[in-house]
Amino acid sequence: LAQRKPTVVFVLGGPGSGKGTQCDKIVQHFGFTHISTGDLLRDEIRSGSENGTMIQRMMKEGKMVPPELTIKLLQKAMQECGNDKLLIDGFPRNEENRAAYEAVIKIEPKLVLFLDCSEEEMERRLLNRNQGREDDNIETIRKRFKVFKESTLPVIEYYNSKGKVRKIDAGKPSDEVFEDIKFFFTSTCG
Ligand code: UP5
Ligand code: MG
Repeated sequence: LAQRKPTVVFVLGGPGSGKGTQCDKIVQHFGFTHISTGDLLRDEIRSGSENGTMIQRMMKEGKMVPPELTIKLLQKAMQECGNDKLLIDGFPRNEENRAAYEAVIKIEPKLVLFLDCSEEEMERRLLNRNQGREDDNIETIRKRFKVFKESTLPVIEYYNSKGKVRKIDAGKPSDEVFEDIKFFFTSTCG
């Protein structure tokens, strides 16, 4: 995988900041492949694998799934995808996951997009989403916000100190958010 030297972009931001929504647009415009670790974990639950029940329990509580598992699913998805432009959505969201990524996958991200949005707005979006996600209830949403602040913001800070973070105001309508993203992509990954 590392020999292919793919361009890797991490997309981070709180729950409901619009990571999935903006990744879809980046895929259409810039030919990236979208890999969401949350989606990979939900697929794992649906497949009825032996880890499925544990993953389901963790997600329902807004807790982080053990990094070994997430890294394995991510590595497989990155290997199987034939594309050399990869958008990784919702990962790494804590230091443990970042360390596992650096040890196992070892491909430095070119860019880290940080979708910055107020909790008030993210809460409104998640409660309106209505797609039957077991973690879209107010109790779990609050836990997800807490994990984001305590565990993910330090990861974003780490990449910021390496000059990789592009912070986007994600509280705007999604087409306007994408205009800002386009600006960074055209100059870096266009
Ligand atoms: N919407 C989007 N953009 C909008 C805009 N600009 N204006 C108005 N509305 C907007 O968007 C959410 C909703 O908002 C949608 O209805 C959308 O139409 C609307 P979406 O694009 O889905 O936001 P996103 O940031 O992707 O929100 P998501 O809920 O997916 O974020 P999470 O980070 O919480 O979810 P994820 O699936 O990544 O992770 C879920 C759980 O999996 C975690 O809590 C954790 O338990 C586990 N997990 C791990 O353990 N490890 C991992 O590496 C990843 C996940
Ligand atoms: Mg998502």
